[in-house]
Amino acid sequence: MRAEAEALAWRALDAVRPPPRLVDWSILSIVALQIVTGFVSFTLGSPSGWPVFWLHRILGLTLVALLGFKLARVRYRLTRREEWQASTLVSILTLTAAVGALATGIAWVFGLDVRIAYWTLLSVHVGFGIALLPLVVWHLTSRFRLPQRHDFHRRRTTIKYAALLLSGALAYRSQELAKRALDTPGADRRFTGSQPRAGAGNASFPVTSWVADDPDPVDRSEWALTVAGEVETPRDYGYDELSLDSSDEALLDCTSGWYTVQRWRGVRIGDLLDAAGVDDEARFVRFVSVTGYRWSLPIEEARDALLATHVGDERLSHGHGAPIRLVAPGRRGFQWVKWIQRVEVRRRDDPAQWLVTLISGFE
Ligand SMILES: Nc1nc2c(c(=O)[nH]1)N[C@H]1C(S)=C(S)[C@@H](COP(=O)(O)O)O[C@H]1N2
Ligand SMILES: [Mo]
Repeated sequence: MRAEAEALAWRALDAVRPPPRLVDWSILSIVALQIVTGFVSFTLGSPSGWPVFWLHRILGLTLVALLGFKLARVRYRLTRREEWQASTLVSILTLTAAVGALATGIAWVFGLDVRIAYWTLLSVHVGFGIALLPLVVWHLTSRFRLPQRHDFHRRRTTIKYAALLLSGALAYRSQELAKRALDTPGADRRFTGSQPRAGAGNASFPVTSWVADDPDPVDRSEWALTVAGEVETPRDYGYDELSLDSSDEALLDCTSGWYTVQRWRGVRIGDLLDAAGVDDEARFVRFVSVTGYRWSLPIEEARDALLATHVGDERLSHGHGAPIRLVAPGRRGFQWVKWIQRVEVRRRDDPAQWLVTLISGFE
């Protein structure tokens, strides 16, 4: 009886799984795609970016099935001691990172909001994902097999892939429905996956650094805001010289997985630019922190944005970027530069900012 059931299970598996080499190559391609879509998703702050998040989730669930196929095939290499080789360790590490990334990703989508040490589940998910890249490459160097001609050219294979992707999409859909039915906290996540932090003012949302920025508190009486670059009259403003009468409600969405809606008050950047007189060739505005951390916005977008000194009617706390920070609606949190001391009007964009935000906190 047991043998029959097992034979049946294997036959069912064969009916749905693609040829082994294709499974391996698919896993590799999906991991690569996940790393790309994962990174791109970090840059998306407006709802039109939703397809990237969907693709990431559906591919992730498809990967669960592909890993299952793969494990069914190679499990004896892990369970039988006499099969162990040096490369087995790499395989186990790769598997751990993959399972870790998938488990944390799925738990996050379900709305589980626990912290592991200091990190949100989403940050742990990103960590596993980043670890997976070198591991997969390393794993590949010991197990590299090119796909063969006979792996392709089969209608059945195409159908199997279509079925796989479809079941990934269906699994994602059912997960969303289950979540809504169970009313888990994740039910009101944004399209980015971020969970709400309610309330107003400094204490209602976390203080976050992108990587390592952690400056000493900035003394308002010694601080000045410099407006310079492609302008007619560069100028320094003391804190008391700024007219802090513009305000906006705006949503801050951090890539570590939370968002908050606050009323921010401060200086309209367009007013600063008008006072300085912008040259015709100016295209971007760069915001530079006391730590060197910086980000640029296209000039038209920057004009509408705020440099905020207040949040929810309180003066910004040091952690939230006092004396002044950028409020950039529709941009992810890491672009909302804190502790700003320079506003530079420029002709060009600033690709180096990507690197600078990663290393600015290190000496
Ligand atoms: N100078 C500087 N600005 C920064 C950061 C940073 O590390 N350094 N972190 C960014 C990130 S990742 C986010 S989500 C927001 C967080 O703002 P908060 O700490 O007020 O919540 O600030 C952004 N501005
Ligand atoms: Mo963030």
